[in-house]
Amino acid sequence: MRLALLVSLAAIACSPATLDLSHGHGENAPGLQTGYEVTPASAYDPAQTATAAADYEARAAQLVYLSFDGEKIIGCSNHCSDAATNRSWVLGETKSVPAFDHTPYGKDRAAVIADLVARVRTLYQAFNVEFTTTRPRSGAYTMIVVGGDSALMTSKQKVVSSSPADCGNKNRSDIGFVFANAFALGVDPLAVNVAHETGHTLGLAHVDRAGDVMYKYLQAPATFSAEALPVVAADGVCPGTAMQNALEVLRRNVGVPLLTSAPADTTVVPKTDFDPPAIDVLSPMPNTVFPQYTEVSIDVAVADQSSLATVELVWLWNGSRKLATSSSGNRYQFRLLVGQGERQFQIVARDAAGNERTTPATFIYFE
Ligand SMILES: [Ca+2]
Ligand SMILES: [Ca+2]
Ligand SMILES: [Zn+2]
Repeated sequence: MRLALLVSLAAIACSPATLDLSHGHGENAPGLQTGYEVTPASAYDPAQTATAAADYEARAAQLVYLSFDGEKIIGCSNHCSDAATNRSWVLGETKSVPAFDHTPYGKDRAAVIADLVARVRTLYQAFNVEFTTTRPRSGAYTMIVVGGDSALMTSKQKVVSSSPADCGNKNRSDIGFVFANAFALGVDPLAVNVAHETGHTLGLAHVDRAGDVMYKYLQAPATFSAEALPVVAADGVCPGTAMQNALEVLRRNVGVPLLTSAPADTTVVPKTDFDPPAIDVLSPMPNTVFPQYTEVSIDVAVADQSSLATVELVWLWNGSRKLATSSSGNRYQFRLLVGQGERQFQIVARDAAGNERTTPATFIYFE
């Protein structure tokens, strides 16, 4: 069943008052014959399969391909949604979505698209989601098809966009649609709409809060609110979800946020510095046992007589290197989601003169 809601665009000053647009809203995901899986807000998906568990920390960014040049979408059933093969149930039968008409947004197509993509990236900058305008050659990716109008929908309902609502982001290869040729409200609302539909494919429902990307009405500007907001139950939500904190949901559904670090200190370093930084792992203590599927915080103090260039965490489980999630003075904090079993990490710090120190491995356990 597809749920759609009619909404007004009264809050967008430049829109004709007669426009009656909505976000179409599918529900459920392919392969979920028994319905939604309930994901308690307090847990990191404890019901995931062993395969998914192995993927838990290694998980690469959720890739989102923004398609602007038109797509032939092959209709299929059972809530199919697969970007790699262009198969989707959202439009009903097989249909061709025309290319994005950029002309209402600006003369220079490349510039319009670049502006749009930059705005979408900004909205997702705190999350482990990457946007590309080139179709990936392999691997899982979500596709958001930008173009066409709501006549493509079987219902012929006037909607601005429509996507599967994928609770838990169980499907990393969804297809969402933004019918950008039907409305030309400016690049910013279009960016919010693309971000909104991407949000549905990542497991977000509508919220009843103006200014939020997942607000039930299309409005701009908008951001993802960092607080629990009431969801719009009538539009379809993941079971058991009365409130939705987009930051928590996206962190859970797309993995560890993109980690950032304080910019490297570019102070000129006297050539007299031949000593690597001193590193003190403050917590956790070696051999600490944590619950499985939890978020761990690794806190270190790093000092150097000149200046530091980089401080990194090496997660030996998969060999990944991560920059600090946050830092303050000489303290660095790394936060990451961890699955199950024994883990080891090292801290690598390099000063501006290129001297590097690596700590011995610290063992911790998740069981
Ligand atoms: Ca998905
Ligand atoms: Ca030094
Ligand atoms: Zn929506």
